[in-house]
Amino acid sequence: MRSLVRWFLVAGLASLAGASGCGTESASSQLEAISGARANVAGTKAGEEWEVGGVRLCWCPAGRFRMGSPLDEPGRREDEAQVEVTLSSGFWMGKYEVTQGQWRRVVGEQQKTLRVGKGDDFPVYWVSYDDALLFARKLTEAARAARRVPESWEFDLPTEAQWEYACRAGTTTAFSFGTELTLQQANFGRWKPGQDESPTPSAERVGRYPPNAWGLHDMHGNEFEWCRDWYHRQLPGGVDPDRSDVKGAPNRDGTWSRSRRGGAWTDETWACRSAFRLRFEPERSANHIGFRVALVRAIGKQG
Ligand SMILES: [Ca+2]
Repeated sequence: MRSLVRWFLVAGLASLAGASGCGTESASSQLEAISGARANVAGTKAGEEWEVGGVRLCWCPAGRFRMGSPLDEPGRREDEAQVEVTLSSGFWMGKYEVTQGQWRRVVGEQQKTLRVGKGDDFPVYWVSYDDALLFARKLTEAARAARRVPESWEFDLPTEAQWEYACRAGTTTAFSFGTELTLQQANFGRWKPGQDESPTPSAERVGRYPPNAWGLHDMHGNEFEWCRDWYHRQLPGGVDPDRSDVKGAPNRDGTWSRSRRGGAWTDETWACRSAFRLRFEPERSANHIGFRVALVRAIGKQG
């Protein structure tokens, strides 16, 4: 942990020297980068960018949206029945899926040996829900120790509502890019039953495809992304819906699943829609499931 804190401080100094690629940051924000926490952690406009602990973030402002898909959306499934959602607080969403390089720096070497889709700029996968939470917890500890964020904010997985809100970025279409998704906009459709292994399909480097309106890359495709919620067939509506502590109906074998979002390199377009939902048991991992973190207000904590 001490080495990670040191990394935070070094990264802050690099930012001041203009070496971190944050060319649009103001001088005051660069000073904040080495002096500790921002004066105000909350962002001011959608898509505003900030970097904490080597994780680039985009601001998602408080707002209201319709979660789920309309009845006439191609590929729609029954568990996408629409609900009205209000998010009373803005939050920072990871601009990219968490990468293998970030994982190594924050958590350590991956246990699974990767044959393809391998490299520091590739998304991490073969990680369970608990693995993803461990990454978020360690990032929070280091950010607080380096005084980059106060006790009142923490890294976590996004709720399904936060994830879909960020994915849509104000859109109501099946994809944040419109009614269709093309191979120039996302990494999907790479695997088909019985296909040969050349070229070998896999995840792509994060950020290779264009961002949505709020600056977020790969919300459609590349890796599926763990969400914080337990999976429920009915979408949660209302104000700040969070089902991270409330289990839904059990699976047929008696297990329970968390939710994952966004589709993956393995999927067809319909599974990459903004409203598409899939379940997965939290202790399992796969080659097409990764995650991104959100920096959110810590509930019930002082700071
Ligand atoms: Ca993704």
